[in-house]
Amino acid sequence: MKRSLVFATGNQHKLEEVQGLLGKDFALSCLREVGITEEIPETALTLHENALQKAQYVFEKCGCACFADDTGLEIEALNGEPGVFSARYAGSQKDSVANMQLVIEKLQGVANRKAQFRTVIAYIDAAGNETLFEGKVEGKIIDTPTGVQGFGYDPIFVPDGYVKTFAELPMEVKNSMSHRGRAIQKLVDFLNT
Ligand code: ITT
Repeated sequence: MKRSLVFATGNQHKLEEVQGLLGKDFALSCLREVGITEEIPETALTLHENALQKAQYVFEKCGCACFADDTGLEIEALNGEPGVFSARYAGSQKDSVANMQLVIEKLQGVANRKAQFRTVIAYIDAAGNETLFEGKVEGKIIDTPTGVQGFGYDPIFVPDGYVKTFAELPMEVKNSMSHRGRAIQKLVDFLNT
């Protein structure tokens, strides 16, 4: 029998990625399917706290097994920015193009291009027990957004070992090594033991 899980995200791209990652043993529901249409508050100052805040919000409303992820792009030369502020780095409108532009501007003339994506997943089981999982991928930031796959900062992030950005790689390739892919794999391993 398939296991039911609610994924607490308002981001359609994430939902598609995670659906691809979880495989057919899991029946994933989105927020709309459990009657949550409002934006879930994300007011904490760490990825861990934000992921928990989102999962707890859903658990309180639906009382079922659920999880949320919070992800940040952490750039070494910018002391870990945009980090927990990745979605709204250039303003409250959550505009990926403006966010990438701001990163490119801040890195003008900076030789150190090292960055990582880090994802924290907060899982709450049907009894209310909370567990956290983390995944990350290292890479570098380029100056010219390239590629149309993925979302967010993908067009300016080249993972280590590759010459293409996440936005040029097929979703399966991104998923096989990405921050979210690695964190979801830990969640799946946990659920299967
Ligand atoms: P939810 O909170 O509803 O899940 P969100 O878009 O606000 O959706 P996050 O707070 O986790 O998601 O992510 C912050 C931002 O980081 C997100 O808006 C993207 O700009 C960026 N981001 C997250 N995952 C990414 C990925 O896999 N590739 C590129 N950028 C990503």
